Amino acid sequence: MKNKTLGEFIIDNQNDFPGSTGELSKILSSIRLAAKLVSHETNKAGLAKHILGAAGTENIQGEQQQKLDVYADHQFIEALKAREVVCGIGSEENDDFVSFDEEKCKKGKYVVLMDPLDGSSNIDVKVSIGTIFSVFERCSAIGNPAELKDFLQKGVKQVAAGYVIYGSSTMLVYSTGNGVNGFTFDPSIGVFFLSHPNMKFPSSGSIYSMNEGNLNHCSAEIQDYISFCKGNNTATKKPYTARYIGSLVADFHRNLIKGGIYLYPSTTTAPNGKLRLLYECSPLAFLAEQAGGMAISDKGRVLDIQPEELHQRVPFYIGSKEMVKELEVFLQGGN
Ligand code: P6P
Repeated sequence: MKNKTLGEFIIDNQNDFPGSTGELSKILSSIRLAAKLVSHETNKAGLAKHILGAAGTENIQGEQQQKLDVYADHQFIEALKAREVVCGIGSEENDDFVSFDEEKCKKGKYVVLMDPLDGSSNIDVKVSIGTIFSVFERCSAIGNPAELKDFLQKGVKQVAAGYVIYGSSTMLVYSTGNGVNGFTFDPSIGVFFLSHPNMKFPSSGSIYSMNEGNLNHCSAEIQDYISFCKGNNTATKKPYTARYIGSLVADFHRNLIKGGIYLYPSTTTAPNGKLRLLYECSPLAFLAEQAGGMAISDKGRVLDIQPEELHQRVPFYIGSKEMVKELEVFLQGGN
């Protein structure tokens, strides 16, 4: 039996969202289009010199922008602008939020936050990379330009979130608050097909993902937890397995399917950790909870954090609920 396409799935489920007027569907369709374009360029990056390597510019994080970063940022912004239902974008690649000031866009009910190409330092070495996106209803007056407060909303208020992983195949995984579904792209006909319906985090697992090169600069609680992961764990009768790709979307996706936990703690040199709340942690936390998993920071649930600035960083722990709860005991000094 032919699997449902993403387009069919969006239409079939668009009335699940209270007050749905089809605008959220337009956002998801525009993300689908941009994902196809980025997937195409990513998969030929090794051949097309114009798309490889550094763009010679830096983003606000002081990170070298890759040509594909800039390309992906442009494609998602243009696709979202064209649907005239989004009034503005917040992106890792842009210092400030981008307000769409075309009259029809100002009437848009939604704003989108995104990391257009997360893990892009891995492009040149053929490691999976990804796009992460988060959708909110605006809280400023419809008809006016987007305002910063539209973007600084708690993650619990997201109306949709998801990611695209450009790996051995391209997948789009998203939720509008009614569970998580994954769609695999068939490039031969340019269609995403429902391949992973109703995705659920295994309640536990034995994979931990962390850059242990930072361990000596982490808190004693984190160092104790990593020692626990390496020790003889009576329940599993063996130490946990370390898997760290260095591409958040890839590490998250693997843990969502196999079970596991991803950690990016604060360190003495990065007291708020590395990952950005609004377009990395919050959307993945929304997905994790929709899939029965859990996502916390040093001060509790990620989705309850009140953002204070667009590119705010937070310590981030996400994955199988039992594993995150196990870590939480260490963070609270209770081990
Ligand atoms: P580190 C990529 O830059 C990223 O934002 C995530 O995709 C990834 O998990 C993390 O940073 C890798 O950071 O410090 O381990 O290289």
